[in-house]
Amino acid sequence: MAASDPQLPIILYHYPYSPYAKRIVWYLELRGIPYSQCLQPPILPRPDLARLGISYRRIPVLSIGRDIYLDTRLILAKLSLLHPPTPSQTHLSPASTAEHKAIERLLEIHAIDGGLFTRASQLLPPTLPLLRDPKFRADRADYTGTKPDAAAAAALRPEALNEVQRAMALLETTLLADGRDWVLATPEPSLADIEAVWPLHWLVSLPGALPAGLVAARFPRVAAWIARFDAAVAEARARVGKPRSVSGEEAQRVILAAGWNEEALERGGGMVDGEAEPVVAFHGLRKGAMVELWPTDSGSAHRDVGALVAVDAGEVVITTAEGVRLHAPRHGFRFEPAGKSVASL
Ligand SMILES: N[C@@H](CCC(=O)N[C@@H](CS)C(=O)NCC(=O)O)C(=O)O
Repeated sequence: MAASDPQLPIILYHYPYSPYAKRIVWYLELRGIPYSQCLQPPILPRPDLARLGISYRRIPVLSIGRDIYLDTRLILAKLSLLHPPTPSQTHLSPASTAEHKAIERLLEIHAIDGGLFTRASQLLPPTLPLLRDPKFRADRADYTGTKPDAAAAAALRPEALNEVQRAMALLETTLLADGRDWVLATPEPSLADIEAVWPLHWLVSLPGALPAGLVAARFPRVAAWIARFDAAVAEARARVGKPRSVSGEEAQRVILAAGWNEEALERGGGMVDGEAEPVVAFHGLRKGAMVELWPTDSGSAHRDVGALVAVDAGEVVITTAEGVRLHAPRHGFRFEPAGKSVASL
């Protein structure tokens, strides 16, 4: 499933303090890829996404033309397929060797599936204004399916702090130990730096999340690297300028008027291979079948329904009733015939 035209409009739906969204913002800035943003509230409802027929509730979401991508892991993979900008535009070094590509992927797994982000989120100071907002608390209770419990949260903090320090120690004593600027010793930051830095950058920039002075005193190379990364991103931002903010209405208009990023799917190129794809075979699905699609790790109550366009080992694609395509990674998502779970209740 190759991506195509670099001229297609790119719109990022996000809120600026989402650490997941930062993964994408930094990537766009460092590569000098022009984009617009459609700013979202930190809690539901999000009518800007609903008007595209999207129930998925997590942030960020990225559109490239009329194709809409869920989950930062798929978004980064798709952005990497956009035509490379000229060397003077990009300030993101490519991962050139197999080892570099493996380290990049393992850092992603460490932060997301390995639980570092979850541990980092357990260190958020309970005094943060957002965490004290009853509306935010109710929204996140609905999102996680658990009731906020201040005593349980306080008891988790010491363990979370230990885990975060282990992650910093790993970088301090391995990749950054020889004094290099970037984790893969590249001339400029690479995607591996983004994969390694985002949960740590989040905590370091939130006063009260970590004991004062801890990072500089115990992990000086990590502290310097985070500051260096910040400076590199600030420089890149100064070069590309701020993204244009568009309203939900404008974003919808732009997306529906745009061409497909993945033109080959339009020409019938998407495969829904009943023989070779285990889930498709299990459910006896065919191209065009109505399916439900949802993330299995968080926000699972928000399911999208659409006609199945394509499935392969890495990605599943559906078309919503509003006429946009939704792309989700296979990892961390599930799809099955629409209405099945309702019928079997
Ligand atoms: N695996 C997802 C996780 C995204 C995620 O958890 N984002 C948070 C914001 S940082 C979120 O959506 N929280 C609930 C919400 O904003 O509705 C990804 O990589 O995009």
